[in-house]
Amino acid sequence: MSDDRFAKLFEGGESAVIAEERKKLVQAKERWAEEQRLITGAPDPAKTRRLPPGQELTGDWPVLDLGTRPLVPLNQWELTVGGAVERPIKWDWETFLAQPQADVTSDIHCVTLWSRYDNRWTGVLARHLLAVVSPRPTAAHVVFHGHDGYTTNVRLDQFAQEDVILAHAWQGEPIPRDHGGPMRPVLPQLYFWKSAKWIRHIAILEKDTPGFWETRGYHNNGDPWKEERYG
Ligand SMILES: Nc1nc2c(c(=O)[nH]1)N[C@H]1C(S)=C(S)[C@@H](COP(=O)(O)O)O[C@H]1N2
Ligand SMILES: [Mo]
Repeated sequence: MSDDRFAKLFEGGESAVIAEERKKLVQAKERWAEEQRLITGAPDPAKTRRLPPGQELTGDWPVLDLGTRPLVPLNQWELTVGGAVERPIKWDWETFLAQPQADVTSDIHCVTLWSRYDNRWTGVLARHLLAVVSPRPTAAHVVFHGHDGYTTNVRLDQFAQEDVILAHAWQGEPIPRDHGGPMRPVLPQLYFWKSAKWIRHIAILEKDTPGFWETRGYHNNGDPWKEERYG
């Protein structure tokens, strides 16, 4: 997506100053990706260590996004899932909470080199959602759409991992707005940019459709164990 088209998604919502700041941030990250600055370790696809190559452990939880943090009131919250599925859905908050609830404890690995262990997420498993919507046999890809215009893509088999959860709580408390509350999918086996915040729509697709960072130099797959940061 061109910068102009991306800027349009925010029209009316913010000042030119913030838009300009975001543009600079995006350009800096694009340059960073080009330079492959953060490639630091050897791949460890066998996961012999808990900490993926090049990562550093942190106890905090940094906030990273495009600078717009949408406020989504629960009574206006809505999740749609559509595309190559037999039964598209539109869930309001009550319907979402009425689905079977699960807890998943997993590690966060961010492409900007930090990892955070033992995050307990509560919500609806991706596997349950997929059972509800029933992807068609031709479905192979997924794109998450955030309220801030952010998108990110994964393969359907990556979304269908047993540790993938549509989370509304972290460590037993509602996910803070800065971190994507009221709901974000968490895909712990991929770098954290794949775990989109404030999502409103999940598109199940036949064709791969690279998202915001994936079209700006980030790796299409994003496996921390293979150090798929950029490329
Ligand atoms: N909607 C949305 N989701 C997003 C982003 C974003 O800009 N918008 N940034 C991604 C990136 S690059 C990262 S590293 C993580 C950061 O999540 P955190 O702020 O909770 O640490 O969110 C990802 N999800
Ligand atoms: Mo990121």
